[in-house]
Amino acid sequence: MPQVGSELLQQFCSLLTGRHSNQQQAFENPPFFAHIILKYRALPHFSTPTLLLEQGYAVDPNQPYRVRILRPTLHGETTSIRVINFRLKEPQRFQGASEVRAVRNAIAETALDALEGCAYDVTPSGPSTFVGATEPGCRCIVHRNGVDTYLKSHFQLSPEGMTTLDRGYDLTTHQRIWGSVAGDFHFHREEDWSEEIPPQWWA
Ligand code: CYC
Repeated sequence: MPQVGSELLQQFCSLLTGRHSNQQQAFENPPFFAHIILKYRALPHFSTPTLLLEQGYAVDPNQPYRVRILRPTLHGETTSIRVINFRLKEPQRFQGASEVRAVRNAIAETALDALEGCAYDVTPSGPSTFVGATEPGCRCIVHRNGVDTYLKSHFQLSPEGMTTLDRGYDLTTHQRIWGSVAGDFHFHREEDWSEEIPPQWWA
Protein backbone atom coordinates (compact mmCIF):
# COMPACT_ATOMS: atom_id res chain seq x y z
CA MET A 1 0.00 0.00 0.00
CA PRO A 2 1.36 3.43 -0.86
CA GLN A 3 1.70 5.72 2.13
CA VAL A 4 -0.44 8.65 1.10
CA GLY A 5 0.89 11.00 3.75
CA SER A 6 4.54 10.49 2.99
CA GLU A 7 3.83 10.92 -0.74
CA LEU A 8 2.28 14.27 0.05
CA LEU A 9 5.36 15.34 2.01
CA GLN A 10 7.61 14.05 -0.74
CA GLN A 11 5.78 16.00 -3.42
CA PHE A 12 5.85 19.16 -1.33
CA CYS A 13 9.60 18.90 -0.69
CA SER A 14 10.25 18.13 -4.37
CA LEU A 15 8.44 21.26 -5.52
CA LEU A 16 10.07 23.49 -2.92
CA THR A 17 13.73 22.48 -3.16
CA GLY A 18 15.68 24.67 -5.53
CA ARG A 19 16.56 28.23 -6.36
CA HIS A 20 13.57 30.55 -6.76
CA SER A 21 13.85 34.09 -8.13
CA ASN A 22 11.40 36.96 -8.67
CA GLN A 23 13.65 38.57 -11.28
CA GLN A 24 10.88 39.25 -13.77
CA GLN A 25 8.69 40.97 -11.20
CA ALA A 26 11.60 43.02 -9.85
CA PHE A 27 12.52 44.05 -13.38
CA GLU A 28 8.95 45.06 -14.27
CA ASN A 29 8.11 46.79 -11.00
CA PRO A 30 11.36 47.89 -9.37
CA PRO A 31 10.00 50.40 -6.87
CA PHE A 32 7.77 47.80 -5.24
CA PHE A 33 9.71 44.55 -5.55
CA ALA A 34 13.35 44.01 -4.75
CA HIS A 35 14.98 41.16 -6.60
CA ILE A 36 15.09 38.32 -4.09
CA ILE A 37 16.51 34.81 -4.27
CA LEU A 38 15.09 31.97 -2.17
CA LYS A 39 17.18 28.81 -1.88
CA TYR A 40 15.56 25.73 -0.34
CA ARG A 41 17.98 22.85 0.06
CA ALA A 42 17.54 19.40 1.60
CA LEU A 43 19.61 18.61 4.69
CA PRO A 44 19.94 14.88 4.04
CA HIS A 45 21.78 14.07 7.27
CA PHE A 46 18.55 14.63 9.21
CA SER A 47 16.40 11.53 9.60
CA THR A 48 13.14 13.40 8.93
CA PRO A 49 12.45 15.92 6.11
CA THR A 50 14.40 19.07 6.96
CA LEU A 51 15.24 21.92 4.59
CA LEU A 52 17.58 24.89 4.74
CA LEU A 53 16.15 28.21 3.52
CA GLU A 54 18.36 31.14 2.62
CA GLN A 55 16.62 34.35 1.54
CA GLY A 56 18.74 37.14 0.12
CA TYR A 57 18.95 40.02 -2.32
CA ALA A 58 20.11 39.02 -5.78
CA VAL A 59 22.68 41.82 -5.70
CA ASP A 60 24.28 40.29 -2.60
CA PRO A 61 23.87 36.53 -3.07
CA ASN A 62 26.44 35.49 -0.49
CA GLN A 63 24.92 37.48 2.38
CA PRO A 64 21.41 36.07 2.90
CA TYR A 65 19.41 38.23 5.29
CA ARG A 66 17.14 35.46 6.49
CA VAL A 67 18.26 31.91 7.17
CA ARG A 68 15.77 29.37 8.46
CA ILE A 69 15.34 25.64 8.81
CA LEU A 70 11.97 24.26 7.71
CA ARG A 71 10.64 20.88 8.78
CA PRO A 72 7.51 19.70 6.94
CA THR A 73 5.55 17.18 9.03
CA LEU A 74 2.26 15.37 8.52
CA HIS A 75 -0.61 17.00 10.31
CA GLY A 76 -4.15 16.15 11.29
CA GLU A 77 -5.62 13.40 9.14
CA THR A 78 -2.26 13.16 7.33
CA THR A 79 -3.90 14.94 4.42
CA SER A 80 -2.18 18.18 5.30
CA ILE A 81 1.28 19.38 6.20
CA ARG A 82 2.57 21.50 9.02
CA VAL A 83 5.93 23.15 8.39
CA ILE A 84 7.82 23.82 11.61
CA ASN A 85 10.05 26.90 11.25
CA PHE A 86 13.37 27.18 13.10
CA ARG A 87 16.09 29.77 13.30
CA LEU A 88 19.74 28.97 13.84
CA LYS A 89 21.00 29.82 17.33
CA GLU A 90 24.36 30.88 15.86
CA PRO A 91 23.76 31.81 12.22
CA GLN A 92 27.31 33.12 11.80
CA ARG A 93 28.60 29.55 12.26
CA PHE A 94 26.78 28.44 9.12
CA GLN A 95 27.51 31.21 6.64
CA GLY A 96 27.52 29.94 3.09
CA ALA A 97 25.57 26.81 4.01
CA SER A 98 23.43 26.83 0.87
CA GLU A 99 26.52 26.64 -1.34
CA VAL A 100 28.86 24.47 0.76
CA ARG A 101 27.81 20.96 1.64
CA ALA A 102 30.26 20.62 4.53
CA VAL A 103 28.76 23.69 6.18
CA ARG A 104 25.25 22.31 5.72
CA ASN A 105 26.28 18.98 7.19
CA ALA A 106 27.46 20.74 10.35
CA ILE A 107 23.91 21.89 11.12
CA ALA A 108 22.80 19.64 13.98
CA GLU A 109 19.46 19.38 15.77
CA THR A 110 20.97 21.22 18.75
CA ALA A 111 21.75 24.21 16.50
CA LEU A 112 18.03 24.81 15.89
CA ASP A 113 15.63 27.02 17.78
CA ALA A 114 11.92 26.56 17.00
CA LEU A 115 9.99 29.75 16.19
CA GLU A 116 6.94 29.45 18.43
CA GLY A 117 3.64 30.20 16.71
CA CYS A 118 5.34 30.41 13.31
CA ALA A 119 4.43 27.03 11.87
CA TYR A 120 2.93 27.02 8.41
CA ASP A 121 -0.15 24.95 7.48
CA VAL A 122 -0.09 23.63 3.93
CA THR A 123 -2.69 21.65 1.99
CA PRO A 124 -2.80 20.31 -1.56
CA SER A 125 -4.89 22.47 -3.90
CA GLY A 126 -4.58 20.38 -7.07
CA PRO A 127 -2.62 17.49 -8.57
CA SER A 128 0.75 19.18 -7.97
CA THR A 129 -0.02 22.44 -6.23
CA PHE A 130 -0.18 23.50 -2.59
CA VAL A 131 -1.46 26.47 -0.65
CA GLY A 132 -0.48 27.45 2.86
CA ALA A 133 -0.69 30.07 5.55
CA THR A 134 0.67 30.81 8.99
CA GLU A 135 -0.89 28.70 11.73
CA PRO A 136 -3.95 30.27 13.40
CA GLY A 137 -3.54 32.54 16.42
CA CYS A 138 -1.39 35.58 15.49
CA ARG A 139 1.36 34.15 17.74
CA CYS A 140 4.25 34.49 15.30
CA ILE A 141 5.95 37.53 16.79
CA VAL A 142 8.50 39.33 14.62
CA HIS A 143 10.55 42.26 15.98
CA ARG A 144 11.15 44.59 13.11
CA ASN A 145 11.82 48.32 12.61
CA GLY A 146 11.71 48.67 16.41
CA VAL A 147 8.17 47.32 16.67
CA ASP A 148 6.71 44.02 17.83
CA THR A 149 4.56 42.66 15.04
CA TYR A 150 2.74 39.43 14.32
CA LEU A 151 3.18 37.73 10.99
CA LYS A 152 0.33 36.93 8.64
CA SER A 153 1.49 35.10 5.57
CA HIS A 154 0.17 32.95 2.75
CA PHE A 155 1.78 31.17 -0.14
CA GLN A 156 1.12 28.98 -3.16
CA LEU A 157 3.46 26.41 -4.61
CA SER A 158 3.38 24.86 -8.08
CA PRO A 159 5.87 23.23 -10.48
CA GLU A 160 6.63 26.68 -11.92
CA GLY A 161 7.52 28.28 -8.60
CA MET A 162 5.81 30.00 -5.71
CA THR A 163 3.97 33.16 -4.72
CA THR A 164 4.32 34.49 -1.19
CA LEU A 165 3.08 37.36 0.89
CA ASP A 166 4.59 37.94 4.33
CA ARG A 167 3.37 40.92 6.31
CA GLY A 168 3.81 42.07 9.87
CA TYR A 169 1.01 43.78 11.82
CA ASP A 170 1.06 45.89 14.97
CA LEU A 171 -0.02 43.81 17.98
CA THR A 172 -2.56 46.35 19.23
CA THR A 173 -3.60 48.52 16.27
CA HIS A 174 -3.38 45.67 13.71
CA GLN A 175 -1.90 48.12 11.21
CA ARG A 176 0.52 46.78 8.65
CA ILE A 177 4.08 47.62 9.72
CA TRP A 178 6.13 45.78 7.11
CA GLY A 179 5.79 43.64 4.01
CA SER A 180 4.80 44.19 0.42
CA VAL A 181 2.35 47.03 -0.31
CA ALA A 182 1.94 45.80 -3.89
CA GLY A 183 0.74 42.23 -3.37
CA ASP A 184 2.34 38.85 -3.70
CA PHE A 185 5.93 38.12 -4.56
CA HIS A 186 6.14 35.87 -7.64
CA PHE A 187 9.04 33.45 -7.71
CA HIS A 188 10.02 31.17 -10.56
CA ARG A 189 12.04 28.08 -9.80
CA GLU A 190 15.21 28.50 -11.81
CA GLU A 191 17.06 25.45 -10.47
CA ASP A 192 15.56 22.20 -9.22
CA TRP A 193 17.48 20.57 -6.36
CA SER A 194 14.96 17.84 -5.57
CA GLU A 195 17.45 15.10 -6.51
CA GLU A 196 19.28 15.93 -3.26
CA ILE A 197 16.34 14.67 -1.20
CA PRO A 198 17.43 11.38 0.40
CA PRO A 199 15.17 8.37 -0.21
CA GLN A 200 15.38 7.33 3.45
CA TRP A 201 13.08 10.23 4.37
CA TRP A 202 10.24 8.26 2.78
CA ALA A 203 11.28 4.73 3.75
C1 CYC B 1 9.12 35.90 8.24
N1 CYC B 1 8.23 34.14 6.71
C2 CYC B 1 8.50 34.67 7.95
C3 CYC B 1 8.05 33.77 8.94
C4 CYC B 1 7.50 32.71 8.28
C5 CYC B 1 7.64 32.94 6.89
C6 CYC B 1 6.85 31.51 8.97
C7 CYC B 1 8.11 34.02 10.45
C8 CYC B 1 9.22 33.29 11.14
C9 CYC B 1 10.55 33.86 10.82
O1 CYC B 1 10.98 34.83 11.45
O2 CYC B 1 11.21 33.30 9.93
C10 CYC B 1 7.24 32.17 5.77
N2 CYC B 1 7.42 29.80 6.40
C11 CYC B 1 7.12 30.81 5.53
C12 CYC B 1 6.60 30.21 4.32
C13 CYC B 1 6.59 28.84 4.53
C14 CYC B 1 7.11 28.59 5.82
C15 CYC B 1 6.17 30.94 3.11
C16 CYC B 1 6.12 27.78 3.59
C17 CYC B 1 7.25 26.97 3.03
O3 CYC B 1 7.28 27.48 6.32
N3 CYC B 1 9.24 36.71 2.88
C18 CYC B 1 8.96 36.44 1.61
C19 CYC B 1 9.22 37.61 0.74
C20 CYC B 1 9.89 38.61 1.67
C21 CYC B 1 9.76 37.95 3.00
C22 CYC B 1 10.07 37.24 -0.41
C23 CYC B 1 9.37 40.01 1.52
C24 CYC B 1 8.23 40.44 2.34
O4 CYC B 1 8.55 35.37 1.20
C25 CYC B 1 10.19 38.49 4.16
N4 CYC B 1 9.51 36.87 5.96
C26 CYC B 1 10.08 38.01 5.49
C27 CYC B 1 10.55 38.78 6.59
C28 CYC B 1 10.22 38.06 7.74
C29 CYC B 1 9.58 36.88 7.33
C30 CYC B 1 11.27 40.11 6.48
C31 CYC B 1 10.43 38.49 9.16
C32 CYC B 1 11.57 37.83 9.79
C33 CYC B 1 12.76 38.69 9.81
O5 CYC B 1 12.65 39.93 9.86
O6 CYC B 1 13.85 38.12 9.77
